[in-house]
Amino acid sequence: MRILVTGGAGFIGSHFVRQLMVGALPGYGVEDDVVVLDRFTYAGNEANLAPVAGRSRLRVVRGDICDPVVGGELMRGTDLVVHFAAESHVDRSIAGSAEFVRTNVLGTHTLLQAAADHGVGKFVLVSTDEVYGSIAEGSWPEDHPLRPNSLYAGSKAASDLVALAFHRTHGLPVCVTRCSNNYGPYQHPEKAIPLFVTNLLDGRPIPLYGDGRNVRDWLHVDDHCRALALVADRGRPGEIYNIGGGTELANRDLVSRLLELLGAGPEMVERVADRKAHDLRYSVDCSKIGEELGYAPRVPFERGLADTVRWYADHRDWWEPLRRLTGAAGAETLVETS
Ligand code: NAD
Ligand code: TDX
Repeated sequence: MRILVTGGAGFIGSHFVRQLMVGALPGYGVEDDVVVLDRFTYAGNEANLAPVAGRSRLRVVRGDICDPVVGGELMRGTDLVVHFAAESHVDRSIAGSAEFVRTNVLGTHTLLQAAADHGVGKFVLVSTDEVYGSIAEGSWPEDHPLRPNSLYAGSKAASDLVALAFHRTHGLPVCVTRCSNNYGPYQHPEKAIPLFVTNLLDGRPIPLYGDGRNVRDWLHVDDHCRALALVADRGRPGEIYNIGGGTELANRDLVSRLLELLGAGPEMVERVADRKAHDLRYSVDCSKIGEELGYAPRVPFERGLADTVRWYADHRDWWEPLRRLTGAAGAETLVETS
């Protein structure tokens, strides 16, 4: 089997590839050939693939998903596409959204067209719970209306709809997944958990947006990648699957746990201006993937978070260059590098 992984040099995509290469994903074996297509934006990093670099079954192609020639060439002979490539950071989409529409909407459309033209066997689009908007109580089922608030979420919602229309119109076997907030090793230090942890490791305060009451459901990247493999292997074409982690936490409670893990006091939290259109709470109903594919999260949050903190403490060589390049000490210092 040949698997094309777009965005395979980013946080979640590289975890998926590393897991694939060691045969750790259900339904896939060490004999499968893996092709990574990645543009290596500020978020793509060769170091994320270093543990599996040089393997004969892995080919890494530096290219843009918006380029129909690249996508077309790579689709030939491909059985499965797992599409991670995206602009993924909400704060960047507030600062400027053109790249989000280009990559997330046009790029996804370009890939879908190439996949349909070449008769690809399965196309998994990795989307997000943010497409549903914000929910004060209860949880979203997959057929809940989409009410995205950020430009990032709007661009992801558009790509979901285009993908599902490719299934209906051209019969492309598409599955759309909508996961909650991922965490784990190799996550870029612009995102909340790695930003907070690396700031504390550097003796700098945590920039907490607004009153810190916003709630996120934390999903370990290992659980997410296992769920994606189940969807790729056995998900029904044309269907949407929510994927959650089962640990909802207000940001201020998350921050308290990080302060405790790193032995820091409350003076290391700095309240900063709130994010524009900051969603109050995300919560996905995961019963469908549980009942159909047997998915349930396995990594307990306490252990996952402690391991993640330890990984960042042990891997300064990985994150220090990223912070120097992007100034990832808070949203107000964002600098485009690609
Ligand atoms: P990331 O920002 O770490 O990685 C994105 C990757 O895509 C990078 O390697 C980047 O170089 C590549 N890329 C960007 N534009 C490209 C283009 N035009 N052509 C080719 N490659 C390009 O993102 P992530 O956190 O790993 O997220 C992966 C996917 O999961 C995204 O689609 C994101 O929307 C979705 N998602 C992420 C989370 C999360 O918590 N991180 C939650 C829900 C959904
Ligand atoms: O400096 C910060 N201070 C702060 O309080 C940052 C960067 C974040 N936050 C808050 C905002 C959110 O409520 O922490 C929470 C998490 O923020 P992010 O890590 O930026 O994640 P979020 O906006 O929830 O979006 C994430 O989950 C859904 C991913 O970045 C998306 O790619 C994914 O689709």
